[in-house]
Amino acid sequence: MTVKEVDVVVDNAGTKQAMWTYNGTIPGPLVRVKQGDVVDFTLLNHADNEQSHSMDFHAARADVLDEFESIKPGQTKQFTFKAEYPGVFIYHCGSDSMAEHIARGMYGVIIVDPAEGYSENFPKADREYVLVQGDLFAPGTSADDMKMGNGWKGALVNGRQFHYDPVHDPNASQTLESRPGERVRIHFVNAMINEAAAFHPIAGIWEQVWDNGNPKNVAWGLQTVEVPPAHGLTLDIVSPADRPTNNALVDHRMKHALNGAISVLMNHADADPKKGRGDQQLLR
Ligand SMILES: [Cu+2]
Repeated sequence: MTVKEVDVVVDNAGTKQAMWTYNGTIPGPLVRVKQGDVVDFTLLNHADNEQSHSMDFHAARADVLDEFESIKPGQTKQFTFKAEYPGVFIYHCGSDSMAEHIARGMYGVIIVDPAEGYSENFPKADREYVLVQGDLFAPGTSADDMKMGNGWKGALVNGRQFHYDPVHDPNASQTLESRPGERVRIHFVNAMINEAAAFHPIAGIWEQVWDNGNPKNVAWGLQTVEVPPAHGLTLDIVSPADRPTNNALVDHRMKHALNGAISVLMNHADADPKKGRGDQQLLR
């Protein structure tokens, strides 16, 4: 991956803000490997950047002073790790001030699929979506203010406020989609720097929830799940099969929901067959 300090669109109206990114997008690229795989990773801190940056994969066991060290603009850092634990993990920049580097967009998701594959307690889903929730601070907010929550402006879902919510934002052009009765799997990661997310599917119930996305950590029939900063969960929702319905996947903390953390899931017969599959699991 290449670290790029660039202006990035942060809402559906096209507003740009100076952010720090992996590969120019927030979140960075989705990484998906299988348990047991060896990940060979190289970070390039682009020479045009001003800051030092780093990479911290939560799916790795490593040395924080070695693999995760900060590198200066123009430098590269290569390391390998074995993905030993299945689940959904955040990756993020750990350079000082970590609060600012994460809040400016330096995070993403690595999914480690379980070596044993699907089972009764971890069935195959019809569609899978990745949702990453992050912070948006007012332009020019200092690292110290970010750390303390001052200048907080809203919540980003996959890099934009109300990214998939045309109800609350007429500029939103996308929703999540499925057909009635399908099993929809959400891989949810909380990249907010200080606050947990209270993730709830309005007009639905989480059919099954796997803490950290690990098939061994299964819970059934939950309404709202707390997701601490820098943690991930995998959650399935199954809509009624006999009629079209809609869900709003929200962070039930109203401060987060009403400032951007609402995503609409439409369950209807003519759902786009490509959505939630292949390269459309993290909708840009
Ligand atoms: Cu950084």
